[in-house]
Amino acid sequence: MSKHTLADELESTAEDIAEMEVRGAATIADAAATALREQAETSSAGRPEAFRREMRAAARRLVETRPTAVSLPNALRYVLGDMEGETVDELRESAVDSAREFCARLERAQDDLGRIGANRIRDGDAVMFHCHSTDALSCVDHAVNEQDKHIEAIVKETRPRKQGHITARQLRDWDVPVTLIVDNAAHRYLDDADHVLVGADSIAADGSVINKIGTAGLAVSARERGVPIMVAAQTIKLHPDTMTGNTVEIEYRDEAEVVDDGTRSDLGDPAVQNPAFDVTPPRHVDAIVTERGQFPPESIVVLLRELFGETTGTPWAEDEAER
Ligand code: RI2
Repeated sequence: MSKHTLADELESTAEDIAEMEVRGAATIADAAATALREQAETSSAGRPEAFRREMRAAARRLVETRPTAVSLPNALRYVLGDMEGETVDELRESAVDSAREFCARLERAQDDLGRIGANRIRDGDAVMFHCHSTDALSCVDHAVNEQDKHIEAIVKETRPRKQGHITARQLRDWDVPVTLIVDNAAHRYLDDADHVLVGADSIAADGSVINKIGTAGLAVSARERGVPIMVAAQTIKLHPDTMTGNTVEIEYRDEAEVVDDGTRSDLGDPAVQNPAFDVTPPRHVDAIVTERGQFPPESIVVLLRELFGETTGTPWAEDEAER
């Protein structure tokens, strides 16, 4: 059990992220910053150091939920890194302000990115989607609802959780005609597509894109077919630790997402693997669209350095007294 009192809201946000009730890299970042704000608002810590320790413990609880989307630790860094004050009230106010500012910036970034990404889409284009990404859909929102372009969508089902269904529903709400296909049909339907548009959970310093499992294979097929692949990712998805040689941890989820227990037993209980993400190398990506403009993947490191500097810390790490 934690030595620290964590707010009920924070505990339930952590569980929702782990269970994917709250999912999608940007949505997770927003939920994490909001949970830290709630922790700060409800904390009963009497002394500044106790408050700081509690906030660090709260951030550790959140960061352990899912390992791949860097938007989560980046959100925690933003809120904790900026926290300052001599008294508990000052610290609380500072954390609450930072969390609110972070969430507002996130929303603005997605909107700005969408406006830029929409410029790449022409009237009459067909776009293939993988999984569900709010950053990718922001580009469609601007293309369709602001620039008045007509587009058609080919939506991959995206096993194992069929998150393509969320994309299909959103597109239909915007009156975009949708063709839903199984993942295995992607190569065939690339003949009909003018773009592949996906999001990202993390982007490494070399321009590799870490996104929902199946993105890497789709990108290879798209390259072979000559269909440009565009990644919509606000800068909160840039992974600062990859500047210093660290790799991005790929999350493996419950095997029951792939096959239910009864079927698995019928099959003779085979080994099952369920990686949630894969890595698409920069040579298979045409453009990474951020709120700061679009970048060829190989030059994303310049933006990464500008925004995060050479190194980043883990402001949620335990101090000596906590161990
Ligand atoms: P936005 C999702 O991961 C998908 O891989 C999606 O492409 C990415 O997050 C980015 O989503 P998961 O949480 O931030 O569904 O663009 O495993 O919404």
